[in-house]
Amino acid sequence: MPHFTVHHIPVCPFSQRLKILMALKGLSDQVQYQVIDITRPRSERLLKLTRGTTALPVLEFDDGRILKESLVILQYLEDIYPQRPVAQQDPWRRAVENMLTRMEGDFVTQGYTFVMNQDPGKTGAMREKMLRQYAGLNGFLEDHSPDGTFLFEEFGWAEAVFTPMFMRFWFLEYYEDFDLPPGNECARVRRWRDACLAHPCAQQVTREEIVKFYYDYAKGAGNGALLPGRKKSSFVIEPDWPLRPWPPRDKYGHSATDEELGLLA
Ligand code: GAZ
Repeated sequence: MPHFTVHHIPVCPFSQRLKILMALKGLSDQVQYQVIDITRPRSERLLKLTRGTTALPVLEFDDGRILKESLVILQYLEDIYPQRPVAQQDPWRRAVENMLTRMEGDFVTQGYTFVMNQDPGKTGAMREKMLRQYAGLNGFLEDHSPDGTFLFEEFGWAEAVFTPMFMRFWFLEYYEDFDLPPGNECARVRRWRDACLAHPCAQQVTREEIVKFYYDYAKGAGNGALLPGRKKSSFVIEPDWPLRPWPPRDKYGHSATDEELGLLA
C-alpha cells in the first residue's frame, strides 16, 4: 500500500468528504492529515509539488507524486480500499449517483457567493438562486428516490459529497437567516439534508466551529484573506474556536474587530 499524507485546511468541506468516506469504510485511521494554516504563506515545497496552485486538499505520496481535487482523491481512496464500497456497484445506479454528484459545483458556488455577498440590495436575488439550487436537488431526488431518505438505501457517495456543504451552509442560516422553507417544494431535499446532517459518520465538525471560522467569508474575505483593519483571519488555528465568542450575526452592518472575535491570544 502506498504511503501518503493529505494536506488540508481546518474545517475544509472538501477534505471532510474524504473523512466521511473513510469513516463509512471503518478505516478512519488509515489516512494521515496535515493541517495547513492558510493565513500564512504556503511552504515552497508544497507549492512546487502543486505547480503553484494553492487549493486543498492535496494528497501527497512519499515518493513525491500528488493528487488534487477532492472528488478525484475520493475515487482514489474508494479504489484502493475496496472493502465496504461506498460508491454504487451497478452501472446504472452509479451513473445516477454521478449525475447527483455533478450538481455539487453550482450548489457550492451559489452558497459561497451568497455568504460572501456584501450588497444588501442583492440579498433577495441570492436567496432566490439558492432556493433554485435546492429545488434542483429536490427534483432530482423526487425522480430517482421519491420515497427514500438517501439517494439509495444508505448514506453513500453522493451523501459524502454533499453533507460537508449542507454543514457549511449553516453559515447562511446564521449570517443570512436563510434556511429551506417549509412546504412541498423542498420537502424531499429537506428530508435528505436532515438525514445527511445527522449521520454518525459525518460528525467531524460542528455548527459552532463553522459559524466562527467562516465569519470572514460572511464579510467578503475568502481563503484566509485579511479584511481591512484586521490583523488576524477568522481561519487562524490559534486561539482555538471553542475559546472564541459567537460572532455578530449582522454581516451587512458592523465589522467585528480581532478582539471582538476573540482572535487575540
Ligand atoms: N475543487 C477543489 C476540490 O478539492 O474539490 C476545491 C478546493 C478548494 O477550493 N479549496 C480551497 C483552498 O484550499 C478552500 S475551500 N483554498 C486555499 C488556497 O490557498 O487556495 C468555494 C467557492 C468560493 C469561495 C470559496 C470556496 C471554498 O466561491 O470553499 O466556490 C466554489 C474554498 C466564491
